[in-house]
Amino acid sequence: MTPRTISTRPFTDQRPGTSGLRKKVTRFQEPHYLENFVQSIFDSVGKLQGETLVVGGDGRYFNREAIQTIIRMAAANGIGHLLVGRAGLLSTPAASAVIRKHGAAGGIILSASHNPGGPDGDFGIKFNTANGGPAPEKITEAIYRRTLEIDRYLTLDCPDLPLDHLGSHRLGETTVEIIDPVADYAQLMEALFDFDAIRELLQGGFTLRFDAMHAVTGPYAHEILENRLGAPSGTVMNGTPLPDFGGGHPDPNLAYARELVELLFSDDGPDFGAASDGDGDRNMILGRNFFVTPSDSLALLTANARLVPGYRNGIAGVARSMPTSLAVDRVAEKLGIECYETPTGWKFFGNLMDAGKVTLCGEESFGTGSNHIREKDGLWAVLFWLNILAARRQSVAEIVRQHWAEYGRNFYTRHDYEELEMAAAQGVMQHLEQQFAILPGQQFGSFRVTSCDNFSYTDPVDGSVSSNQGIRILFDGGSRIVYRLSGTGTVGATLRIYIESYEPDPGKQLQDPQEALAPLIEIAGRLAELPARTGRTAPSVIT
Ligand code: G16
Repeated sequence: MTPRTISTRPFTDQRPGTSGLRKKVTRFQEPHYLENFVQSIFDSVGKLQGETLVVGGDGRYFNREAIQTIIRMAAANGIGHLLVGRAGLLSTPAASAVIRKHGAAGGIILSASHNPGGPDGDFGIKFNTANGGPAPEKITEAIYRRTLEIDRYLTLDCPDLPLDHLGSHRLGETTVEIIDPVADYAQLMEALFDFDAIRELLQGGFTLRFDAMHAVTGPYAHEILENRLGAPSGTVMNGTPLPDFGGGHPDPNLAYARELVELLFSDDGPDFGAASDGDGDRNMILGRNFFVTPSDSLALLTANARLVPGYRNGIAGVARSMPTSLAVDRVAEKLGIECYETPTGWKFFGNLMDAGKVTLCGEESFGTGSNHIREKDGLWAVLFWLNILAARRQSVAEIVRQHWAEYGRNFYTRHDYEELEMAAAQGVMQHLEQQFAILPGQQFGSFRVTSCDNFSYTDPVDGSVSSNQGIRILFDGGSRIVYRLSGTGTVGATLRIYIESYEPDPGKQLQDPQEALAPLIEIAGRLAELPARTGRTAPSVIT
């Protein structure tokens, strides 16, 4: 089979964002658009010839077509061995696990994560390196530079492969293996968690629901929660992956996982609820009548890690993205371990984990994970919680409230202003920066600004610097307002405002966060001149 060389011309909009290249499906369907990006990966990431590459996606619309294209191109580019998830499926954490287990040189993951799918929805593609994690900025930038000069790509003339059946195929010098997408991942989970204790918890009448949101985690949750842990069938809701996620928005938060939230907040709801997103790396944790913020969840997992077999010997350190609340910092301090503050984007945790500096890490954007892989991991977080619940035999609410009583509570909220005009959103950020000189020392009601900056990160392992990572305004007593522009949206600009305050007094910890944070929310809007600059008087989404 002789590779064919196809002439092409560059597209100028292929710079990867927070997590790979995300665009509308219709953009990806344009002739050569996907091929240019894939070839740019092969051209700029050296040493892939003859190596193993993992390929899979979250099953969204265009997933199958894209995988067939990538298989042909990978074979034409001399990749030795391709491991492809059956039906083109691999959750992002499972892809990371497969890359690591099989010593692959990397992987191509097709997903736009929590963004809606379908013909008018979003699609995405990213490259993960041999450690199983998203490529660092120096690689994504090299890929981007290549997309700007590309003039040809390589492919083969051959029929589609039967993706729905396990088996091995030869394409020229390349072996393509269709693998079970769940097996390696499920085995890894069994090695980390006390499945016997969780099974016993479930047999004792503890009830749970897991909402797969018609996205990729359905098959994983069925296998692990129902088949291996014995949860009754029906525990997994919306468990069949659909190309358009059933018309839903596969983002596990209070706004989009409404069916699950209503169940957990009903009179006879289950003891525990959880949801995961399009590609299975995010998680939302709920108790009966109780929502656990992702920032609190990271702090709690850290504080309780010794109850879990995989982490019984202690944890080396923790990391959180800058906008994530400071709750985990207090736990780290008590444990006497380092807490690293990185920019938003899971790719920043990889170096810290590879260097053995960090065991657990997490983000406010519903992501938690550990060094078992190099991606955040939705079902892993669910199992971690179930393991803690099995060991402590208390309700989710009791565990969280005890935690606040011990460490203090970080009230936290995020307000998103979606689909803003790019110029207006950039104007907000510039306006805030222009106030840096005069803000420190200023008093806003009972809040006094101590400092402000645009966050810059120097990677402690390789010394690389990432600047312009979000504006921080810090106040006396540990309160913060953070402003960032999202790097994952596909329409206009999304302004995220993260607002946080610290409450050490258990008597004042049970307030609603929107009420507790109301004065800071007002200050955040005023400092940014939101209505005047964006025309908006309220956020699009509050989490
Ligand atoms: C990605 C990244 C996360 C990031 C999130 C939100 O998650 O992997 O690290 O926190 O996007 O990013 P932004 O605030 O820039 O929109 P996912 O689940 O979308 O891959």
